[in-house]
Amino acid sequence: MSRLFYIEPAEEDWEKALPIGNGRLGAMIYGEKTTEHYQLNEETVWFGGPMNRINPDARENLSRVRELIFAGKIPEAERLLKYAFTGTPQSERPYQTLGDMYLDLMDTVTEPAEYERELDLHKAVHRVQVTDKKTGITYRREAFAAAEDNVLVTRLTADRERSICVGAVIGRQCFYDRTWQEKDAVYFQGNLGEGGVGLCAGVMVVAEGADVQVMGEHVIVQGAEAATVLVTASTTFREKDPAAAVRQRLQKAAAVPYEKLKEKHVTEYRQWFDTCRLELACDGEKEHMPTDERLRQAEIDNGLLQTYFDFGRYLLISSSRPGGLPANLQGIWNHQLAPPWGSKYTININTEMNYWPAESLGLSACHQPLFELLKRMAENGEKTARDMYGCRGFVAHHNTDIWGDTAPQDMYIPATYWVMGGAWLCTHVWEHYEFTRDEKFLREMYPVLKSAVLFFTDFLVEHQGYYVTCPSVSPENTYILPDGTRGCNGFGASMDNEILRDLFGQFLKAARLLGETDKPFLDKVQDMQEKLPPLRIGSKGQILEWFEEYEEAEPGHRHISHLYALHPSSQIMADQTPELAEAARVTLERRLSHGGGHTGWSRAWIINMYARLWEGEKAYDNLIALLKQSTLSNLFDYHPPFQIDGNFGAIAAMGEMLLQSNGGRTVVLPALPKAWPEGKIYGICGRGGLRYALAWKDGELTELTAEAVTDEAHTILCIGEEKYDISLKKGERFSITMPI
Ligand code: FUC
Repeated sequence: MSRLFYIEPAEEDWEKALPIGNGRLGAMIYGEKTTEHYQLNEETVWFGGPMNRINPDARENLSRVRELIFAGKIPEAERLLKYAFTGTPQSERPYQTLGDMYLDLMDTVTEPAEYERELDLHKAVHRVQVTDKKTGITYRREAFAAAEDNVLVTRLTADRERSICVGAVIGRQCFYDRTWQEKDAVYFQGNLGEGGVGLCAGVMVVAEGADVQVMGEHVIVQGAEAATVLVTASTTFREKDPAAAVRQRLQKAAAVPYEKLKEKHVTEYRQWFDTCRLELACDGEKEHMPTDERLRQAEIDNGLLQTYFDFGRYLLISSSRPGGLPANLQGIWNHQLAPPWGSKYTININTEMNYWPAESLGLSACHQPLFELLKRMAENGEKTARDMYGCRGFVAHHNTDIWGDTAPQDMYIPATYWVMGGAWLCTHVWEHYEFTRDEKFLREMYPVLKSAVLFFTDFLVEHQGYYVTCPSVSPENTYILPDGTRGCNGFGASMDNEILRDLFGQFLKAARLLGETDKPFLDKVQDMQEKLPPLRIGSKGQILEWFEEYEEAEPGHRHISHLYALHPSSQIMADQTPELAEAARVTLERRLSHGGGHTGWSRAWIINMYARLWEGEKAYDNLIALLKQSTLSNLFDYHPPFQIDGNFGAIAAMGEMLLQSNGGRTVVLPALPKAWPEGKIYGICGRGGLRYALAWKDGELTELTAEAVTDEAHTILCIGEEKYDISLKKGERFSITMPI
């Protein structure tokens, strides 16, 4: 069994609580000994509503900004950007906690003795068990987030009859408007600011062997055989009448016996979880050691890495389901009203990283919420493109929210005036297509791709024979000009060119595939793609981060944006572009030797990059560093604070170490570290519409099966020096056992 396991409760420390979620509704369970606390979330609880934040002065100042930048007058350009391009208001609204549920256990446990809690990743069930020394009674609480019923379910039982006593209460600190009671339930209702969504949450208790009573804001049961506590919430973002929706959901779930609810939940969850499984040869004894202790051991054991992998997939399944919203900076788990960075969608790396494991690790459908959000962004972004830049098509800057806001966020010179957010997200459309070969999906998203491209055909300017972005930043880094001036904004930063090379290339492929008839437009895009500045190597042997070689103000900066070309893109490849790969290696080493990788997500990106360089040992060392330096005891990634991107980025990298399907070919075990001499992975997916199972021993592949998930599946499979050109129809398999 894969689980997170502890012998101490969270003791009111949120960073030690354990997450459950069904994509929409979530809780952090503290697992206390004498009482219980759940911090609750619902994914649409965002303060305020959509706003028009476009700075009305941007458009008329664009040409002046460009003049200043090309004249090297960076401080003046940045001052003008600050005044004329910053959003009005500067910030989007935050994602907020829904509230809390407390379970008063009425002093049934006063002298807690044996205690344990666990999060079972195979079933998505959280369990707490505590024995009271005085009475000798063992109490159990079992909880899960049911997806189909959209309720959080907690079951309380004991090993002595009529021992269950509980008083359940939910609330939202002082941020709600009213509560009301029914015979077995209590509800609260509130609003999220002027023009914002309305919300409602409710708790209902079902008891066996005792009556349920409501007193004030508590739902109470005394001396029952067992009790089931049900919680749900709704907002007007999705439902017209949240109170009616909450009531109906609770009543529906209450009518189903607990074991049935659980069985349905486990069956539904396993359809997701069981699609991919990693097994690393490991010492089974360690399974009995608490997770926090394992994390503190001098050597991280392979079993813990396997759990970390399972946990990452668990988190994606629990925070990003079709029909819902994408996973934000904290997935769905946020306990604050004003969380860091608004717990929003930061799209200059973080949101993209959240989705790196989706396709390769068998959770392609979890990617869908991102595309729904992208459609909303494309709609809003047309206005932003027109009103800020006088361009057609759509643009998005470095943040978005659930309404798909596209105006610049913050007044932060190194990040705010960056026009690549929509473009980067659009590359996910092509990635999804590459893995699934789902032409219907591609056709549906094609207008969004085209709109993103159209923006840049208007926005790019010619400079020294190239088409460049201007203004442009390399997120969120600063350079030093020869005269000592520091600047962030400029033109044609390398990452912009790299993203555009992908966007244009992918658009052209999609256009041909779908029969686009606008030939002049396609010719123009092709021409522009050819005239994007190429990747260049600088005087230190590094990949240049900006159009010109500047001194870097922070050589150990956490963003390594110019290596987008190495990962997630494939413009730099270990085997096909060795010189650039070497320069990428130099770039990474320089960053690391100056303290790079100090945030969780930055480290996770580095692991992916080393995997792509086929440096298994370095990828592994950085994975261990991530667990040792940037992982909380509940295995949440730590920026600080908790930020979920590192969890997702790291498990994607574990996949990349075992199989890489970029650049038209699939390489097996490209970056296998010595610490993983033996193992198996089932259900790892590759571009070209193939799903693989592979096993290795003594560091060598022993068995491989590739199965087509589509009729047009194709790849060139590289196993050591051997190459196999595989074309399969849906369901067909290619198998190989080594030695051949
Ligand atoms: C970007 C990063 C920060 C943080 C924030 C949410 O701005 O530079 O490190 O991850 O997003």
